[in-house]
Amino acid sequence: MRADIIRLDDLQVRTSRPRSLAPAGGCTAKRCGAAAGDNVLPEATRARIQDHPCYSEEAHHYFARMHVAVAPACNIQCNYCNRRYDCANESRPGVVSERLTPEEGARKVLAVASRVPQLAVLGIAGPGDGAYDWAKTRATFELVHRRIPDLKLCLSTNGLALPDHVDELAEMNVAHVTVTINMIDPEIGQAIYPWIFWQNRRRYGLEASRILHERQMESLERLRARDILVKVNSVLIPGVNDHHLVEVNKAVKARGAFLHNIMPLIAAPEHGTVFGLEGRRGPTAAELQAVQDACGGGARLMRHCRQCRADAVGMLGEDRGQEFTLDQLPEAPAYDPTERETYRAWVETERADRRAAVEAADAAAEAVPAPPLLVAVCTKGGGRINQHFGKAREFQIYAVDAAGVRLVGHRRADNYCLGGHGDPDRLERVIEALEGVPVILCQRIGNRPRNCLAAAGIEAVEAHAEAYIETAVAAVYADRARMDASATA
Ligand code: CLF
Ligand code: SF4
Repeated sequence: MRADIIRLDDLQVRTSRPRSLAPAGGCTAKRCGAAAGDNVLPEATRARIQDHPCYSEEAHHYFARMHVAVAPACNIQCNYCNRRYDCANESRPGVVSERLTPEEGARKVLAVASRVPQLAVLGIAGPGDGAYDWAKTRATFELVHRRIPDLKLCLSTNGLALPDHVDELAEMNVAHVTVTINMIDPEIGQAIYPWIFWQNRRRYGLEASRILHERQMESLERLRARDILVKVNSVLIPGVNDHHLVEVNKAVKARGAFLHNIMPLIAAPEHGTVFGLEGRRGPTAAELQAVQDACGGGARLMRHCRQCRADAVGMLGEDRGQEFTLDQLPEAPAYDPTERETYRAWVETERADRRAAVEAADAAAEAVPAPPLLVAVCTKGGGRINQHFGKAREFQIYAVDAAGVRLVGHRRADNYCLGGHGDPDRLERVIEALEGVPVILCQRIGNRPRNCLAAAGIEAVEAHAEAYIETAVAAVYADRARMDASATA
């Protein structure tokens, strides 16, 4: 199995409602943390996240983010990181970004904003640490803000240098910050961070870990004081912090974190990281799910992260970075906001319609007396079944039961279709990636892949092409229940 197939989902179809779906933070909505859960947020908070694809699951169906790799320097060493690659706190190891100056970064943003109307957020997520490499981060944000003031600015950092810049971030209107926090116990931190660079010298061992922890907690307090929305990323490292992340979840929630994103460690010897070389493995899907479930009562959990790279461009799950490399950028890109404005106006009407459809789908699922079901979906955005099976490079995985329809994760695979013909090896890998998922919904599928999927016990359904995902999933659930009932009658 490919190392980068993310299996956070779901392998277990449960017979009762997962604890992670229990109302978080005392709210009474049944889907807190998911698209419909956004509806129970205070209006001001909802307005701040509704077009941020990472902070709102609903927004990830409609809006894109882009990263510019302008911040190469880093002030700590994580044992899951190899400096040849991007910051692994928000990136898959093994891919390297094209490093840009702030001016080149701003040029790239203008070019992307002109061609990707879904663009809503500019993030700086490395390739080192954006708060440590602050001059470049700040210059990039300022250059972009001058030209596209409505673009949201977002920073991802390890937190060590962050307290020094929170006031500037607030003044620059940076409203979203991610801090990677893998421990709140410096003893545990020693196994993750061999050293940090702090106040002009390297610190090692417990001292390094303690300073990092204190600065991370200070970061959260300061961000809360300046009303900046905080997401915390945690890398789940089996045997190191797997039993500890529940405590991390509680601690970050107590300090005001809005969202907690627990990501699986990706480690392989070829990445050249300490963890990779010592053979430490990433968590299994069941282990990840167990930790997420155990955190059910803490900070809201993010389940749609794609661990994207430091130069990612596009909707989450797609990477259009190769269309916007430096050699392809115009010297002085013109920027016309019309397309982005038109797109936003369309989203406003569309998402009201979709919310009503999601509510109806939840109600329909509640009425079905059937065991839980996992369904894979081919989508290229808009929350609809609108992608050919052969073109899908990832499948969103939905669970449906009496508690409703909800996104539980995604699985990656290479697209089966290679322009006119299908690749049997790739199909095999798709089938492997869909293990445990008995249904896939797509816009179209050819006979050959349909039959191969069927032979592997996976039913491909085209009947709901262009429907909203939740509507289609609830309909399939009801159909299966009817078939089961008539088979046993
Ligand atoms: Fe980028 Fe991160 Fe901002 Fe999003 S990504 S800096 S919060 S704009 Fe998003 Fe990518 Fe996951 Fe990060 S899917 S890795 S959570
Ligand atoms: Fe690597 Fe990011 Fe950790 Fe720095 S903070 S060592 S770039 S993973």
